[in-house]
Amino acid sequence: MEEKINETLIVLACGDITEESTDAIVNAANERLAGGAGVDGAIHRAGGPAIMAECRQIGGCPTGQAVITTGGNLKAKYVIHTVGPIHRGGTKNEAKLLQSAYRESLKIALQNNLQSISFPAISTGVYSYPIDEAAHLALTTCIDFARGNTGIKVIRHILFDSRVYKTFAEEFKKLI
Ligand code: AR6
Repeated sequence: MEEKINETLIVLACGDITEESTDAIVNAANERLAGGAGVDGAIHRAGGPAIMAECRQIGGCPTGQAVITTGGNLKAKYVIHTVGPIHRGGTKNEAKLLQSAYRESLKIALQNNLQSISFPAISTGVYSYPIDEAAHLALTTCIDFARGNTGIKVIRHILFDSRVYKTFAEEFKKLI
C-alpha cells in the first residue's frame, strides 16, 4: 500500500528490513547502542561488525534521538539508529518520545542528503508499545514530515508480520 504526500511516497510493506535497498534503514536500538534482539540483532547480523565498531565509537543515543553509521554489508548505504521508548503504561511521555524517534531519524536522513529511508515498527517488539498507537504515531509523524519536506522521496515502513502490517494499513487508510 502506498500514497504520495506532497513530494514523498509513503509505502507500507511486509518484509525484512535488512533486505531493503533504500539509502538508509532505521534500527530500533537501545540507548547503549549495544545490539540486542529483534530488528537490532538482525541488522547487526546482516551488516557485519563494522556497524557495531561505529556504534562503539559513538557511544550511545538517548531515547527519542538518532545517530547514523554506514551500512556495512547491507544493501542500504547507511543505518540510522534510533531509540524508541519502552512502553510503561503511557504516562512516561512515550508518545512524544516515539514521535521524536521517527522525526529525528528523518532529520538525520535529510541532513545527509538521503532520498529514501526504511523504518521498522519502532518500540512494538521488546519495548511493548501497543501496535495501533505506535502505527498512528509513526504514520502521522511521517505524513507531517512529508507535508513540510521536499528532500526525502521515499519513506518505507517495513512491517515484519502480517498483524502489524494490517494495523498500519488500517491506520494509514484513516489518515490519507
Ligand atoms: N525487519 C523488520 N522488522 C523486524 C525485523 C526485521 N528483520 N525483526 C523484528 N522486526 P524490536 P523495539 C519487528 O523488538 O520494540 C532490541 O533488543 C518486530 O516484529 O526489534 O524497539 C534492542 O536492542 C517489531 O514489530 O524493537 C532494544 O533493546 C519491531 O520490529 C529493544 O530490542 C520492533 O521490535 C528495542 O525494542
